[in-house]
Amino acid sequence: MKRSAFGFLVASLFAIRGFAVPPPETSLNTCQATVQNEGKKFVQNTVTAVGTCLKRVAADLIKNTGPVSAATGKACVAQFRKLNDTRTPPADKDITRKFRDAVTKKCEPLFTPSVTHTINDITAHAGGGVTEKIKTVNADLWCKHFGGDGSIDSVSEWEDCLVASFNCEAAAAIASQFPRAGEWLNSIGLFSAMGAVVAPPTDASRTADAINGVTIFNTTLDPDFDGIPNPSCGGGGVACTTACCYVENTAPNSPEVSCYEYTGPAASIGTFLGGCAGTTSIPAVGGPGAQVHTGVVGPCFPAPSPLNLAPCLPGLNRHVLPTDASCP
Ligand SMILES: [Ca+2]
Ligand SMILES: [Ca+2]
Repeated sequence: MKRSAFGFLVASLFAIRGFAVPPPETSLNTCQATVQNEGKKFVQNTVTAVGTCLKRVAADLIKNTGPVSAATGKACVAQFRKLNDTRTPPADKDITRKFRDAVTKKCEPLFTPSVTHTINDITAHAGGGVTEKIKTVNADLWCKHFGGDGSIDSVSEWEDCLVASFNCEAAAAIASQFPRAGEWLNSIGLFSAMGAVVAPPTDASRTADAINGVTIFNTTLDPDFDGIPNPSCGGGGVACTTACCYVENTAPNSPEVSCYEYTGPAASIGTFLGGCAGTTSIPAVGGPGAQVHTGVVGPCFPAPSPLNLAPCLPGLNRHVLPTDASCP
């Protein structure tokens, strides 16, 4: 059993004081198990809350062919408050808050004397005291899909990624169960029925929180707000695009073409296209003519090149540059 000097020191101090502290291996495993247990609850509770509201909306509209009822408004306020509670903790007990609190308690190093592992035992970025780590480093790039900075360096950053991906998972389930979820969660009828629910004086933000909860959930369910659910689950979260640079010799007797394809984030694509643009030289061989570079957004295709109308084919004259390392 390998243990960091720091972890050993902490364990020794608590041992001296009479606390029974788990070894970092046990502590780390408790963190991993908590993420699983709490993650399962997060997704189930979110799908249940949203589904309970939508089931009532469906009954009002489909079965009774009427407007969204006052009773549905009331039920939807109760359900969506579970998704968004802006009160100050500990009053705030929404699904996200409960999840983050539970994970922080078992994963944040030294949060309690029982948490004896280090952040590097979780991330595996460097060092760490245990042989087998959780290794969030494997999710560093993937979590960029959910707004991450490409390097999970804290428990809080891992939680950010977990919360965003769980919300997307819940939205995907709702989108398949209720094909009209996007339309209903963005309808005047629902907002009016919910808005009519009077919040108690002891909890003044209740109705407003729930209505905002609808909009927040709908942002993941139907990001373009056209009423048709299209949860991307991170698929549209990283702006890496592909561009092509055609290099053509315009000499009449040697119309050569080659092309270079590159995939990267917006800034790198801008540099690539900037470096590609324009006429760069006048070749002497083959008579008069110019070497013209043309940059286009999108992959290089075997379709005709812009000037010589010649194909650019893989294995012949198409070159694919390595994809930028920051792209998932
Ligand atoms: Ca970071
Ligand atoms: Ca949509």
